Amino acid sequence: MKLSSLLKAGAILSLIAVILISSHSIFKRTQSRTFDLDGDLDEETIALNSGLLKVFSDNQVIYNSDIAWEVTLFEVGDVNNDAKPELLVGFWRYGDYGPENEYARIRRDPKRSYHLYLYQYDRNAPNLRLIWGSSTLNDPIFSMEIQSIDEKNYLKLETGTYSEYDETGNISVRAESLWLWEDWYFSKLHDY
Ligand SMILES: [Ca+2]
Ligand SMILES: [Ca+2]
Repeated sequence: MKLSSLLKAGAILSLIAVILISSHSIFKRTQSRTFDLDGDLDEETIALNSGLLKVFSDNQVIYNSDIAWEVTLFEVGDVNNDAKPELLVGFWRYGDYGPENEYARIRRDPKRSYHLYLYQYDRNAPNLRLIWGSSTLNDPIFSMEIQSIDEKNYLKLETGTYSEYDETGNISVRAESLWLWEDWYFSKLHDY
């Protein structure tokens, strides 16, 4: 192969690499998916963009995450096995939930901490209703996925560490675990 063809091939390869890298980072920042949250057979659109989560129904916004939060993850599905879907929102924020609550084992104030909130559609409310909010989680969540095993739904998590977050501003996967909703909280079944 001539030098010019080699250079051309090299340039094409680096162009492909740039496209792959940039589309990956765009995917990380922006995600959207559709899901019928209220069971009326019309799908709502759930869109995460630059740390803000919005839910649209018939082109109307029916949910906006708090602008003080940085939402990094969401998931939809029946995570608590009550036959109704939830919207799961994972986010960073300042302030531990209920500092007066002794059960909150981890304290991060004044640093940001990671939280998971669950919302459900409520016909009597104009939008989604908060049905459960975690205090500061023991470990920040890197990814979450509802998994169905033997007709029961579980929450599979990949988690990172606050120490890495404090040092670098990012987290990477340090552990994987499987959780089951029991009455009023998630209990960890096992680590992987
Ligand atoms: Ca719907
Ligand atoms: Ca449910």
